[in-house]
Amino acid sequence: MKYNQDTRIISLNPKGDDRGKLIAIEENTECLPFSVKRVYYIYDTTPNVVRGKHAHRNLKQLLICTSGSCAIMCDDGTKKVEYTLNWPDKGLLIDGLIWREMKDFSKGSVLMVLASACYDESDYIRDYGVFMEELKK
Ligand code: T46
Repeated sequence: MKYNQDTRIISLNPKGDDRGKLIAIEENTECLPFSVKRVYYIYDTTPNVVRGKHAHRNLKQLLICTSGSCAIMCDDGTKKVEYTLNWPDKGLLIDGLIWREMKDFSKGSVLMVLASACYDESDYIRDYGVFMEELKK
C-alpha cells in the first residue's frame, strides 16, 4: 500500500507545581512526530453530532481534547478502534489513510488538532467506498 496507516495514544508530559499544570509540545519529538503547519480546534459542538466521516491520504494529526471529552473512531479498513479522549495529557496520533469519526462530545469540550499540512480539500476522501478502493492501491 502506498499510504501510511498508524493510530496511537501518545502520553504528553504535564509540568506540575502548586499553581497547576502546563503541557508543552514541541514538533518532531516523541510527543509530536511531525512538523506542524496548522492548528485548529472544534468547540461548541451540537449534542449527539458525529463529525469527521472522512479519511486523509497523507495528513498526520495529533488530536487533544483539552477540555471535556469526546470519542474518536478510527477505521483502517480492516478494524475499527474507538479511542476516548478525556484528559489534556493524552493525544491521539492519526497518521495517513484512516477513516475517522468524532462523536460523544461533552458539553463545553474543546478538541484541538495539530496538523502536518495546511488545509487541502484534495487530501480528503469523504466517500467510504472510495476509501476502501484507495486501500487496495
Ligand atoms: C479531521 C477532523 C479530526 C477549513 O477551512 N480549514 C481547516 O483547517 C479545517 C480543518 C476545516 N475548514 C473548513 C472546511 C469546512 O467548511 O471548516 C469546515 C468544517 O470542516 P470539516 O467538516 O472537515 O470538519 P470535521 O470536524 O468533520 O473534520 C475536521 C478536519 O477537517 C479533519 O481534517 O481529521 O476534524
